[in-house]
Amino acid sequence: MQVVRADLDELELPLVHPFETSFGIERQRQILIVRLHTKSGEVGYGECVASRDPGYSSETVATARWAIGELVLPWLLRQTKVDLTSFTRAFVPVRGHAMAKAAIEMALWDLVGRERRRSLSQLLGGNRPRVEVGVSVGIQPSVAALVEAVGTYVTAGYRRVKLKVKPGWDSAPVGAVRRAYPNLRLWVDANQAYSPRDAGRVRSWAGKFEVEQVEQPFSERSIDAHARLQRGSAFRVCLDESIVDDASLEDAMHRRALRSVNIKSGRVGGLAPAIRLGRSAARGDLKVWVGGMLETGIGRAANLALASTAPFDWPGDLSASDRYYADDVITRPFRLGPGSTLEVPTGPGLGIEVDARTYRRYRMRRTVRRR
Ligand code: OSB
Ligand code: MG
Repeated sequence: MQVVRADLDELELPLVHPFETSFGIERQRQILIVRLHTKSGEVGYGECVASRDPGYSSETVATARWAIGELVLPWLLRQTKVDLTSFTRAFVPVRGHAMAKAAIEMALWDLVGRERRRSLSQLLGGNRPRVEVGVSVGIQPSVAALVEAVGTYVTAGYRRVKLKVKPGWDSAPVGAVRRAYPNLRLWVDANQAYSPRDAGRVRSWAGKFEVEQVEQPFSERSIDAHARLQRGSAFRVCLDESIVDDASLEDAMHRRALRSVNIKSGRVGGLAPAIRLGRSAARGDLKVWVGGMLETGIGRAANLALASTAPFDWPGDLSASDRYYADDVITRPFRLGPGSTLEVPTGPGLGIEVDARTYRRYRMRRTVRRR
């Protein structure tokens, strides 16, 4: 295919509820969306998961806009013929900027699917029409507010809840949720907020309240601290921020630092690397699941396609559209179905239709580049 035009749009979407983690609070998402137009008239969409601030990772909307606008698009618009292989080969030497690269990669997958009349799930070798999902619940103003928030999700049909935790917001809220919901599948995620010195306390409340999985309690660089926590714990230690490529996964598995892995295509530089990592992890007996970055329906469609492939058999952080946004930018928002599941799109490419009016209403900036 030949890309003749690329739009880099910046949307600002208000979240239904503020989302608070150990690294900060987000009230609205600033989202870069890339739209690649081919010579044959197809348009492919890619969502960049970078946030405005470097809290989850060092990438931001500004660094992604720079990497996409100054590195990737000039290259892309110069090619007479481009595909996923040539794109990957050209950008292997570019260090970092995983979220920027992943956004372009997503748009290319969307285009390949549209051209071949195949869904992204089919292209990736997916074999599940619906995938099991859970919900990630941010830090709340009070324990009572948290129990109430979890209650609304349980009532809506979510069977697995992940609580954001940090020092000072752990034992009491986790205990209260466990007492209110004795059978709920309960995970926690600290986004690196603990010191390895806190390991004993984390092990104690996670054990006592039957937490199934503890995600990224320590720094992304502290692989051994995670291994020490995993040793002798009934819960699974899950890594998110630490796992950015094949080498970091191999190393963490070798050191037995994890028994589960959260895979986000943005963090690892695309869907192709995400599948590759998912396969290696499953071969090493890890539980594998798709993480989320509060995506709009565009990125969510890609996440669902990823989750439909074999290695990803644990429930992802892939909630229904209305858990995030009152007006998603797609015409048919994702709804929670029976058994805490979402349907995997079947249309060509991402399989979604962008709602042009909503999209334009939330678009704050746009740049158009032509060949
Ligand atoms: O650590 O998994 C995380 C959201 C933003 C940044 C990091 C994380 C998250 C989530 C939300 O937990 C997952 C979702 O999109 O539902
Ligand atoms: Mg996480």
